[in-house]
Amino acid sequence: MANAAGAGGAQQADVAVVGAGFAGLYLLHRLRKAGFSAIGLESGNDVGGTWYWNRYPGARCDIQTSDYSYTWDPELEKAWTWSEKYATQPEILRYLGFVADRYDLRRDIRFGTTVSAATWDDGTQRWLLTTSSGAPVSCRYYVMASGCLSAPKPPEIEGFKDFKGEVYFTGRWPHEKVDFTGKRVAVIGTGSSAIQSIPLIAQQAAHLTVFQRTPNFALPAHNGPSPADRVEMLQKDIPAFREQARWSMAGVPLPPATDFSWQLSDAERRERFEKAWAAGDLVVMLTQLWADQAVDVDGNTLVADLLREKVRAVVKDPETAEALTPRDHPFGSKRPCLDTGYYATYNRPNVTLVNLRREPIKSITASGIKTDSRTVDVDAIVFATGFDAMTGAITAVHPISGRGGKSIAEAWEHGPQTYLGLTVAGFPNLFMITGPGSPSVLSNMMVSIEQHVDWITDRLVALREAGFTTIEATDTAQAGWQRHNADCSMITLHRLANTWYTGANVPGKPQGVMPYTGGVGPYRGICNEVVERGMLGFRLTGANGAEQCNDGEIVRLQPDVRLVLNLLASMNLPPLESFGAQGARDFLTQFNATRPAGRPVGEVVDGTLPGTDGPLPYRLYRPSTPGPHPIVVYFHGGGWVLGDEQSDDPLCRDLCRRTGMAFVSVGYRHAPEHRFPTAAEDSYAALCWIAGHAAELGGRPGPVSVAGWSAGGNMAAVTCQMARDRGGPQIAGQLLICPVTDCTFDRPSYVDNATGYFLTRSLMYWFWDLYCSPADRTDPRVSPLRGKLAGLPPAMVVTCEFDPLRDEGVAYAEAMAAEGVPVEQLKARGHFHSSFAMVDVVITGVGGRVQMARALRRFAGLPVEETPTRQDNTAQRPIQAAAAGAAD
Ligand code: NA7
Repeated sequence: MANAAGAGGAQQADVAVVGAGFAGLYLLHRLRKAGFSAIGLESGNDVGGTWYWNRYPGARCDIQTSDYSYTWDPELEKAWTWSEKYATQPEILRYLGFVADRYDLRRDIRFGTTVSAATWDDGTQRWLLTTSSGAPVSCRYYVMASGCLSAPKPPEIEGFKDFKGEVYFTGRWPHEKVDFTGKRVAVIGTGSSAIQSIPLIAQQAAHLTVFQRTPNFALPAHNGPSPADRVEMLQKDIPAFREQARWSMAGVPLPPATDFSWQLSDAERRERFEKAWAAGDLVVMLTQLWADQAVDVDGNTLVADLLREKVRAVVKDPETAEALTPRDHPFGSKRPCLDTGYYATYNRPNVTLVNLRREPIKSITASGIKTDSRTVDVDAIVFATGFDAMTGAITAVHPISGRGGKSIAEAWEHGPQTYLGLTVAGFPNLFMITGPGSPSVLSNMMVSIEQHVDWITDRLVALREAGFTTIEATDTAQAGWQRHNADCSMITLHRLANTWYTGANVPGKPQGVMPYTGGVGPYRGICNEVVERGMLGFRLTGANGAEQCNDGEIVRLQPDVRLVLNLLASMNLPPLESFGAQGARDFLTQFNATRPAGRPVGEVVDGTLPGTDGPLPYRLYRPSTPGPHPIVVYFHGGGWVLGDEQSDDPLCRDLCRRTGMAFVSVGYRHAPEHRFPTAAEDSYAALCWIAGHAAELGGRPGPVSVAGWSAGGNMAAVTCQMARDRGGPQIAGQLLICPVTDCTFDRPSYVDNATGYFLTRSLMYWFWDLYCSPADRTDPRVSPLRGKLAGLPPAMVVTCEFDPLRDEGVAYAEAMAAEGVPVEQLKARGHFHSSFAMVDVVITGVGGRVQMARALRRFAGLPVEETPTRQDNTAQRPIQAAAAGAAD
């Protein structure tokens, strides 16, 4: 319990907590148990937070209540049973009241009290809070448990004050019963609050007019008792169920879908969709259909089209149905809604939809709402216009002044900046629960709240034990976190919609995806890692000048690269080289069998071509567009030892689709059976044959381009030199992806990335040993960097930050440029050696592959802007921004 007024008249506490909703209540409980004195400050007159204020008709949670509950006390779980799959607001409020009573939390909360200012005092190393009632509060730590959607957006519509009728805000609904019987009612907005309340208001009102700016995707909740399968899962093993939720992507224990849309027939996709529709569960529809639904515009459009059909099936008037059909954003990029009878409501004779895209609101008048083309007189207006989300409750509610008097509103002038969504540099001892930069609103809030509360409380205990009294994020850590957030947001489609996730709903608010899109489980892992790495990115200080600062960025890898590497690490595989050559080949075949099948191309033809010592296999990928197509001769990776003409299949398909060019992947012979210079000579022979038989292969006669990844990049570079020196064929350009270019192993990337990034230094040593004896290694047919570089065809050289081969790739690019070869470089930040080959796994590689496709088209003299797939057309612009960002 906090002490009564101290020396300066302020109430003293170890911790002050703003907000007595789900977050604040649990935090007070944990702090108390950990022996801290804590005070809760709550502007409402009782506990509940969001559920205290949002009392509008139809208000319910839209994550299943079995998941939308506290999980920190097994006894509490036993003591409360929810009556429905999606509980109503009154039931959820009763639950919170029950929890407050059970753990006697109200005694530490000052209700009806708003904080009017919070100021950090560097001298005392405490926060001073002034409050609307009662004594000010002096606290060591200040925690904003103030919610993500708690600062309602003020009405921006002109004339609002002139209206003489009743006015309601869904986010500040009166405690007294509101009766619309016999009244003409307007609802402005069609977000979750409106979609939940409209069917009930329509049942009461004489007439309801809905003013819609943007139609939203909504699914039927199919509410009722908790579904039997969920009950069974819970009863079987509650702790396992909860733990699975904690490590899941959205905070609900559902494993991600693994099939890709293009692997399923129309009928199979429809079957999955109808099953999800019948489930009445947002998370199911958002995650369980196919693996590309949330990360790829094409995969998403397939879901969105099926959802759009459902609107037309219910709403009888075609014009109203069309107006209600969302077409301007991918499904899930804006918060979708769960409804009960929403669309059918528009079939009622007493309901009218006004499409504000056609006739925007001009003003509110004394008697109603005036649009460009009509005036609708009403007795009551319901504003369901949403919130200043994520940041509003932190910046807009009261000034928070940190170190040097800088306010958080100033610090966030260009958008929220946080470390982990928990802390802000310059604001010592300030924490946020589910702040911007944490999964928060893109997750089951219960799981995210509990994780934050636990993390903060555990840290405060650890600080106390170590004798530290302040904790503050460093600028480096915060900047790194911003970058990581931006990287994550390039994976999902949230960036493609104007929503409250991006700040677009509030005029003048800086734009950018605010919640962390990298998933609840990965985020939890990162928070844990911060601790394991000695509070990485935090400065801790204590009495007598004690200080600890382990500065740095917690995630430097691209988020999906991090997941891949973590998965590989968890498999604890023996080093590849320990399998022997054949064992490693078998392993690679097995490994490749588990990767996503590449996307369809026009045609795939397997054949053989004459090599120097007999036939060599090839695989030809033709685009679906009419030919003849310019040809790219492709060389696979595998350290001259592994792989074959099919082993880079997803990459060949991807580049074939993006370029609209034919790819011929060559099966050159491998070491140790065939040592240097077999691979180089085979590759050159294949190049000559393909260039000479372009028409036969359905390709465009004339110069061909070459491309290759890893050792294949080495082949591509080498064959360009051989073609120049041996009289052809003519090569239009070379795409070298993470190429081997030199036999020296002492460049920094060989040292920095020696282990931990799949391609290890020792594996490279092994490859070199099997392929090439030391005496041959400086031959340009294996170390092209040692060759003559003038007169080579234009090149694009791609290197990855966390790749032992990075620096030799850069060296080759620079050396060619120095000899007058036109060279484009892509230095891919946060990527590893396999990033670009892991198509549809490392999604952040898309931007790089778009750039590579452009280079290949440019080499072939094709218009660079033309993009053959719809996915590119729709998603390309923002993804290219990522590519630019991902390059040094
Ligand atoms: P939302 O989802 O932000 O919805 C607000 C709605 O109000 C949305 O349809 C807005 O249209 C509309 N709106 C906002 N301002 C205006 C103006 N000035 N004129 C016309 N229409 C306007 O808030 P909710 O309360 O429904 O839901 C918030 C979250 O709570 C929800 O997502 C769940 O997480 C729980 P717009 O789409 O901006 O064009």
